[in-house]
Amino acid sequence: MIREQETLNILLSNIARFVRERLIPNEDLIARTDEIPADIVAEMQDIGLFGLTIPEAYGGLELTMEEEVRAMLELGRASPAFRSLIGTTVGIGSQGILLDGTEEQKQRYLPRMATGRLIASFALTEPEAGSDAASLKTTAIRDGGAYVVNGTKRFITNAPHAGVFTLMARTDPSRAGADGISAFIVDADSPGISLGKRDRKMGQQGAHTCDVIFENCRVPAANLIGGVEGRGFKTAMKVLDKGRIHIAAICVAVAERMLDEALRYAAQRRQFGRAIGEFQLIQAMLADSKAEIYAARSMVIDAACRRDDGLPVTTEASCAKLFASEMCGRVADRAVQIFGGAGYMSEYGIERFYRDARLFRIYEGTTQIQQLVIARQMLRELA
Ligand code: COS
Repeated sequence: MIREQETLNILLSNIARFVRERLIPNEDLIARTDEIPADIVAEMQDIGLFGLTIPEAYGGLELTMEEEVRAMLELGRASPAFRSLIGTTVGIGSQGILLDGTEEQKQRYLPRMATGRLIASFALTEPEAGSDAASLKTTAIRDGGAYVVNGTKRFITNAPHAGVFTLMARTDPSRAGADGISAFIVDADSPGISLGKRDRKMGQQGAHTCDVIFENCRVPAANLIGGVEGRGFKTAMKVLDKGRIHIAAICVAVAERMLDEALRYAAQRRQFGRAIGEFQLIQAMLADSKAEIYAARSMVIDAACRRDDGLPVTTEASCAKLFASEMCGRVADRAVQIFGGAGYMSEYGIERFYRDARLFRIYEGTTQIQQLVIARQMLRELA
C-alpha cells in the first residue's frame, strides 16, 4: 500500500522530470555508443533509484510494490536500458537477500546496494538451463568453511558492472531438480570468477549482459543465503514473482511512450489531404493500443497491491507479465505501422523501441513459461 502519498508524488515527479530532461534527450547517444554516461549514472544514484526497494533501515527508500510499479511507470518511459541498469540491484539481484538472507547478510550488502555503488546481478540462467531453471548444472561443493563453485552462467544482466552476484548453484549434485539448489551471495572480485565478452544484442543498447564463469571459486559458507542449503530455487522463484510485476510495469510504460509518439505522428503527418489520425484504420490501431495499455496497467497495479496485502501473487505476476509484454509487442508493431516508412528508419527512434521491446516477452520467464505457471497454479488450486 502507498504509505505517504505526498512523498511518493514528489518522488514520481522527480523521476518524470529526470526522464524528460536527462534520459530521453540522451537515448540516441546511448543507442549509438552502447554506454550510459557516468554523469547520468551518478544522477541515478543521487535520486536514490538503486535503493528504491531496499528497506530504510539499510539506507533505501523502502517502496511498497505498488509504489515501485508507479515509479517504474515513470522511469520506463525512457529507453529500457536505463531501467536495466538499476533493475537488477532494485530487483532480482537484491531481493533474494532481502527475502531469505540472514540479518548479517542484509547488513553487509544492502546498504551499499541502496547507494548504487554496489551493483547486484542475478545469476540463474546457464547455457543449458534457461526456461528449465531447475536443471542448472553449476555446482557449489562444501569444502571446510567455504563452497567451491564451478560452472557458467549466461546472459547475466549487468554482470560487467556487478560488485556482487546472487548465484543459484547445486550444493547437492545427487539431487537433479530444484531441491539440490542453493542461493549464494558472491563478491564479483572473488578469485576464480571471470567474465565472457559482452553479448551483442538485438536492442537495449546500453544494457549489458555477458557470461559469468566460475572456476574453483571459493565462496565463504557465511554467504549461503539464509544459511540453509536446498532453498535456492524457491528463493529464485519468489524473486521472479516480484520481478515479473516490475517488468510488466516497464512494458506498460514503454507501450505508453510508443503510443504517445504514434499519436503525435498521426496528428501531424498528412496524407490524402489530411492528418492520417483522421483515418479510421489509423484510429483503430490507436484505440486498440490505448485499451490494451489500460488493461495491462490495471493488472500491474492490482498484482502489486495484492503483493502488498501479503497475498500470493505467482498467478497474478505471471498474468501481468504475460499480458503486458505481449501487449507491448503489439503496440510496438502498430507504432511502427502508424509511422509507415519513417517507422523503419532509425532517425525516428520508433524502430529502436520495437527492437528493445522484443526482449520483454523473453526475459524473466518467456510468455510460454508464464502460461505454464498460470495453468499449473489453476490446476493445483482445483485439486
Ligand atoms: N514461489 C515459491 N516457491 C515456488 C514458486 C514460487 N513462485 N514456484 C515454484 N516453487 C517451488 C515449488 O513449490 C516446488 O517446491 P516443492 O517441491 O516443495 O513443492 C519447487 O519450487 C519446484 O517447483 P516446480 O516443481 O514448479 O519447478 P519446475 O522445474 O517444474 O518449473 C518453472 C518451474 C518452469 C516455473 C521455473 O523453472 C521457471 O520459472 N522458469 C523460468 C526461469 C526464468 O524466468 N528465467 C529467467 C531468467 S532470470 S532473469
